Amino acid sequence: MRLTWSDVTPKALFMSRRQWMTGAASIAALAAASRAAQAAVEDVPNSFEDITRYNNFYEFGYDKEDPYRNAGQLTIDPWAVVIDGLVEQPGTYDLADVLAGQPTEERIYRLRCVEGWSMVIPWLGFELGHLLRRVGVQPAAKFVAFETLLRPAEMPGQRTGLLDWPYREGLRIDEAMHPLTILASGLYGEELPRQNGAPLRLVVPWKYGFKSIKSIVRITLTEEMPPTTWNMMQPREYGFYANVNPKVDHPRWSQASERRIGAGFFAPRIPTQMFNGYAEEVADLYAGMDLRVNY
Ligand SMILES: Nc1nc2c(c(=O)[nH]1)N[C@H]1C(S)=C(S)[C@@H](COP(=O)(O)O)O[C@H]1N2
Ligand SMILES: [Mo]
Repeated sequence: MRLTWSDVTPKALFMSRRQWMTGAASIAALAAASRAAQAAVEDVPNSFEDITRYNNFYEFGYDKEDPYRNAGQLTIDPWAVVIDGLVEQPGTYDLADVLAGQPTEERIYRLRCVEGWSMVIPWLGFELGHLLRRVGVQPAAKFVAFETLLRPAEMPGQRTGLLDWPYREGLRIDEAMHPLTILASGLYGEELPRQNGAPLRLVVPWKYGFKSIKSIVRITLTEEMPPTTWNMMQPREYGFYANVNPKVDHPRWSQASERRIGAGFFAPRIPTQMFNGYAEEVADLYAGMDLRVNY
């Protein structure tokens, strides 16, 4: 389900109230309506404060508030993105060239971290597929590899051995071309804050958050599956696919439910949905694959 501003909470709440007032609703209908209302409430976008002060961006430190505290010093202008490998027009593209001619839209997506928490974020971005088509995908390309900026002088986490820098991620070409996959350059109608991956980051809403690599400087189309940071670090815990799946637990914790950031200390955990609720759109990509093996 793709969320937009117009179809979050109010409609579902209105429906349930109307069903109350007709008096004709059965208990089951009421229960369904209240479940729908609750789901809608759960999918209300998180506050700007939650989205920008509770982050994973190890280049700026390990604690959730470290990126908020430390990312301010990052220089994001000028910014260039190398697009190379199996493309028709490889090159070093200025950020302005990457953004030029891309119709920017708001996409309100759930973000589910592999650690077991989630948020709802109103991104501004454009489909990665548009950009890839513009530079021309060669037929031999089967994967897309992404790299984050390597600049230890401005990224204190990179002066530690916390991860094998630069942060790297990858997608299969059909995942990269899927219309739900975006490059985001903003949120809440504003420029993307540095702690969220300015000036340009990937968002793949049906996968665990670590796939959504931040502050991208390189996009490479390849024939072979590229190495990815968390998979290299702990292959048994973090697969290449990393599709959100409540039935495949992390070796050290359950993935059946999640804690919605900002819901309050006493809020119950909410059930995690297959493909983070985007199964209707993306399940076909994995037809015939064993998602326990290809986790
Ligand atoms: N370069 C880089 N990208 C990254 C990370 C990181 O540490 N470095 N963390 C990932 C993880 S684990 C998550 S959950 C999301 C968090 O995105 P947000 O902070 O914008 O919510 O970013 C992902 N992208
Ligand atoms: Mo994450």
